[in-house]
Order: sequence, then structure tokens, then C-alpha cells
Amino acid sequence: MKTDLELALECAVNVYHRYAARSPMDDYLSREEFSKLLQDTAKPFLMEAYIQQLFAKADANHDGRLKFTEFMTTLCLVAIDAHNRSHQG
Ligand SMILES: [Ca+2]
Repeated sequence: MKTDLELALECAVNVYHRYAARSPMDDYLSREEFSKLLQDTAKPFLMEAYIQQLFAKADANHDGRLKFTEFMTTLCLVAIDAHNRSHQG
């Protein structure tokens, strides 16, 4: 039986693959795929400007697409934000 953390990590990998395989079908997230991923799986009300800001922060090698390690940077930022919010009111 898998632990909660194992399931969460597996989920992150699966979500990444599901969206990276759209258009173009590769192992990278384009801006469009990244935007769709966040809108579908995170908060539907996320502003496009905020999404593009996250993308720019995560695209460490500035090639205009996110590889898995860059995507994990984004997830990390979102997780830290969620943790901080869990300690507020
Ligand atoms: Ca990149």
C-alpha cells in the first residue's frame, strides 16, 4: 500500500505527463499546456498574468517550455504558498 506522500508524488508525475503529451506531444510543458494544467487542476480563477509569471519563474533555462524539474519548481512554490496559507486564520 502506498503512503500519502507516494501517492502525491505519483499524482504530480501523472499530471505532468498528461499535459506535456498534448500539443506538441513531448515531455515538456509549453506555455499553453502549463496554463491549461493550472486552470484545470489548480484554481480555475487564476489570472493569466499570474500563470505567465509562474511560468517565467520556472523556466530556468529560458527555452520557452518547462521540463519536469522546472515544473517541480512551480509545484514547490505553490506548495509553500499553500503551507503558509494553512497557518493563517
Ligand atoms: Ca525550460
